[in-house]
Amino acid sequence: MNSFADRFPQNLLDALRKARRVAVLTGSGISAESGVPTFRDAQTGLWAKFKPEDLATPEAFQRNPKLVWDWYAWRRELVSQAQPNVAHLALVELERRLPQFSLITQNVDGLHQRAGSRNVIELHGNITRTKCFEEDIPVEKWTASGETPPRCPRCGGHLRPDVVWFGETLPPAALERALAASRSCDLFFSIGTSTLVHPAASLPFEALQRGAIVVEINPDPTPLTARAHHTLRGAAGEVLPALLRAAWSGENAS
Ligand code: BV8
Repeated sequence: MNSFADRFPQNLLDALRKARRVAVLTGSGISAESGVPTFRDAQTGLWAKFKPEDLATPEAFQRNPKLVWDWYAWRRELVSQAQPNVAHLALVELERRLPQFSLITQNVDGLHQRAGSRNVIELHGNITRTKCFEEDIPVEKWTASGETPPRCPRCGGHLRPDVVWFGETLPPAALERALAASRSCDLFFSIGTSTLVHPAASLPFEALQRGAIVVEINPDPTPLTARAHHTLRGAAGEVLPALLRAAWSGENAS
């Protein structure tokens, strides 16, 4: 018997069934059950001595491009071994069921898209894409000269992962779409995020300010917890499938 099945407040289930415009913000917690470590999880192996936010900056890359490139190569390998989990799949079903649905992610692992989510807004880029550090434009093909990081075939500058580093601005179109979805939704889910990194962390508060019902799914409290209408304290892979079952289980009863 799934511990969550019968413990969802009726007004949350009603709000979900009646929702017209839903926005979801995800963080690395939703990929934890796929074996992708969260940002807060201690790094392992030779990366244990580094704090992620010390490696994920343009300054760190300029100081030691090989170190940062290798870190992302390690993470890309982890992500390539990972599979979307039932929480990712539950969001695919939610997108299918709801008239208007926006999935805003801070994750660079691409697992939402691999699960089948269509309308994904990537705020912080994607680790499987590469771009030129100098020209800041995507690069798909380059000759592997054995040098790490490899060189841009156009300008000879270093190649880097197509992710947003700390101190760098987010892709304007993605941020605009995320703000618009957060400000126009009637139901907002914040799933698997510590709600500490800005401007992503401001999105649930944008939704609150516009009168949306805000639901947090996280085993631990965050700066959003005190303001959320509903806090579902558990793992996304347990809570999300149970919530969908509770909301729409009667459907097949007839
Ligand atoms: C910018 C890509 C203009 C790279 C990332 C305002 C106030 C304070 C600071 C700032 C501010 N505005 C700007 C800043 C500076 C900075 C910032 O926010 N710093 C923080 C640390 C205070 N922001 C920026 O630099 C942004 N750029 O603002 O540009 C500017 C520039 C300079 C100055 C002013 C303005 C760029 C931010 C993006 C950086 N890039 N990622 C990469 O991945 O390598 S951020 C990266 O870290 C992730 O993408 C994500 O956003 C963040 C980690 O957060 P989470 O995903 O939430 O993960 P975390 O590990 O923290 O938490 C996991 C959660 O899951 C936990 O709560 C846990 O309980 C939960 N969990 C665990 N298991 C489960 C679970 N939940 C559910 N189910 C489970 N099974």
